[in-house]
Amino acid sequence: MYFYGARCRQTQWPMVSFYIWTLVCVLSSVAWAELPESNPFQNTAQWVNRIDSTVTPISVYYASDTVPENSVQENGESVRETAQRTLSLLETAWDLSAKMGFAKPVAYNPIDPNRFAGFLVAGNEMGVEAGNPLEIDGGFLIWPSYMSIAPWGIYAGERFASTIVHEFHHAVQAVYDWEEPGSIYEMSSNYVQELFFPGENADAAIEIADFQARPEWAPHYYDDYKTYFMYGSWLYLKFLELRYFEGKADFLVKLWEATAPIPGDRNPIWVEAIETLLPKGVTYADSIAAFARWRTWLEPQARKDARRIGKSVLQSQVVPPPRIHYRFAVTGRRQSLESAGMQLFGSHYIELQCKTSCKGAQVLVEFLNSDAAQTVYWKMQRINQTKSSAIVVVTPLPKKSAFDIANDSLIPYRITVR
Ligand SMILES: [Ca+2]
Ligand SMILES: [Zn+2]
Repeated sequence: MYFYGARCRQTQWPMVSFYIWTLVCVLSSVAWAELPESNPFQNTAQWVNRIDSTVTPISVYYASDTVPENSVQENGESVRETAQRTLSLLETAWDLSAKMGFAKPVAYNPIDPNRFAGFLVAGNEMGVEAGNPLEIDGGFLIWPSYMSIAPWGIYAGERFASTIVHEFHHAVQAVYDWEEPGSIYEMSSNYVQELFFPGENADAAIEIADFQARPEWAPHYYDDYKTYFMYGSWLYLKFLELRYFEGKADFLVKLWEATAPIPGDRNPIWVEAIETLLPKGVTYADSIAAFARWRTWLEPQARKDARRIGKSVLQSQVVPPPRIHYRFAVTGRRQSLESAGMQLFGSHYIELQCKTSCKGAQVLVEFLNSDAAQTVYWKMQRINQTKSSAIVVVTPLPKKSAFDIANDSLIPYRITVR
């Protein structure tokens, strides 16, 4: 969820066929060449207390028998009882993840190298740190990890199991690939969190709201934790599951397997991995266009899906639709405006309000930047909203499958309606 001592690394990806990826500083939350300066192994003597699981190779360490002063915990539990409860949640997360088909985390733990370590800390920040990577064939790396757990903070309490599952999935991700563009880490952890403990993530509503409020950003956009956008982007993975994978969540296992480095060869990026799993002929861009439509919740199947999502993760609240950027009252008279635009793969939602029906309404979108016109095309989709109103979804997509996933510049356009 939150990571302490986080920093970015510059990583250059090898060129891969059909894809040119410029990887910039994408993993502020996660990637470490070495451990952070302040890490639990600097002073291993402090971890005088420890509980080992008898069923999985996990140990929970704690330094003191005193519950921190700022604890939100009011259950009168001793620190040892809290550690025991934390351990059983980690065991649960381990089991759920393994049953789904995921690889086990690789432990980074100088105290006891074969046991995955969870350290109980005060405050609110929980996170997975992966360090001291092991080199595999082809110069790629496997990242052992450990977890910092704040069992007395705001991400514990009633949502503790949900948070542990989210964090544990980061440790699993590190085994497959810890150098992916950043957004996939939160997208995937939130998807798993909502899958295993739906309704227990107290931030679910704000995460989805932040995601739906910014459809002009690509669903894979890495906003560097400025908003909850990346957490809410799990909706895209939910869409993939429902639309292309028969509601079977283990497509996510195949996704992580397909994005892992191929020893002696190359390291595919997750977007490329998705394309290997999608039905024949369906590209990543196709899935984004279909997703842009789905997330309006205006069509019958999507409406049902949104109701089910609201019921399971939002205590039956309505799942919000994406923000509408412009509204036009269609009169037959020509109207136009210039827009700063959206990112590649992002969408603008434009509402047409018509007298009786929007059937005859014409919408034209033109580039204001001739460079973009070389590499990008406009995908326009129209969805009826009511008898006399429609939503036009405008999405710039790449003409070729080569694109830069880190490019967050906006593509300006002129829209004309009559
Ligand atoms: Ca990869
Ligand atoms: Zn996270």
